[in-house]
Amino acid sequence: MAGRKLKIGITGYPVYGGSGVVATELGLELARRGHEIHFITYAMPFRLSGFVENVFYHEVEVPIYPLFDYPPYSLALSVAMQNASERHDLDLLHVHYAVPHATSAWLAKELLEGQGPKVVTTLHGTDITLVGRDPSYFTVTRFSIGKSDGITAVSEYLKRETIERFQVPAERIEVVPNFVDLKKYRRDLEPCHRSRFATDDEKVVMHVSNFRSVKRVTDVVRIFARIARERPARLVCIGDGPERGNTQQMAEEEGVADRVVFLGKQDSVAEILSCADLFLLPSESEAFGLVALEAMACGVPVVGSRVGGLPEVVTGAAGRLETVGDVDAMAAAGLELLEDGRWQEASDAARERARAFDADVVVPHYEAYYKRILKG
Ligand code: GMT
Repeated sequence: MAGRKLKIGITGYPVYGGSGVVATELGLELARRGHEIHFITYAMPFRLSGFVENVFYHEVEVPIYPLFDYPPYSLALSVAMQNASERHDLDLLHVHYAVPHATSAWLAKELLEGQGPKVVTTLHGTDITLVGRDPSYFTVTRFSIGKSDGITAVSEYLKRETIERFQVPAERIEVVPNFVDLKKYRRDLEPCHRSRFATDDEKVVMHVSNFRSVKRVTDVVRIFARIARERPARLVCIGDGPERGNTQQMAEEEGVADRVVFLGKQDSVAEILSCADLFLLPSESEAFGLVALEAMACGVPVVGSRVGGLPEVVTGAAGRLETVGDVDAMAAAGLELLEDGRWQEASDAARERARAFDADVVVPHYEAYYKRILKG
């Protein structure tokens, strides 16, 4: 946005997860564009390291007390937002993931008695499709989303879900897709780790997630096992979570345990993704599928489920989407994409498709939206 630089408070989950990645990368991109960014989170965002000009960090301290089985994080966050807003005269609070961040932001505004910043809430997925729908959270989530000055959703799919499930008027939701830095996520990254995972004649299949059941990581192994029966291949899994044990067991059951490596949580996903030949994302539900976009930016074709926002991201020759749970169809699609005569075209198409979501395209969309919200 040419003209006035903004002071923006950003809140998201600072640990691993797509919404946290988007919150952090957006803050860093905005800071690069000269805005003053204040991260208000309970821990240092995991992709934030080293000194970055225009970036400030406010840790939300959540005191524990013997009475609290559940320390009230949302209240401590509201007060941290109030303090940062007052001390730094913030123009905007941009919260990522509605539960409970939209509620904390609304309360912070109340504490500031109308003198506070405008609030923009970005909806990411399970805050609408799973957690926000839970009867324990539904009414407060709907209320808080409605009280936000601006609402964005990461896909058209998520916008539709929000309208349907939370009765938010369509005109109140702006779709701003997730983005990727094409300079950081690309094919020719050095050092290349490929030889660590596979020999020259083996294909490298990859999966990255938080290993929650919604990701269907056991399907990843089942798809891979079918691919590995037809051609030499290795599976590299990145991330960790509750389904990791079941996934390892599935690798044993499918007889491919010696061809699967679990790297656990990794900070430098780009350098690992850039040596993959195929990316698998067979999720049950996916509002956007940021990691599929990151893989595509690295020239890696994607095979996944035709669900949620994934069909908005993986289009044309960039990959193939099949019915959730149809591991045979996904394996067949993967084998086709890996064929020597086809792979390069798919890889080029994946990179080309990712260009539509380059940070330089999407971040100005957020800036323009902020401007509209601030004008009221
Ligand atoms: O529930 C999750 O999978 C985690 C969640 C998050 O907050 O990290 O992911 C959601 O947000 C991502 C970033 O916008 C999207 O790319 C994911 O598709 C979305 N996950 C789901 O909808 C399941």
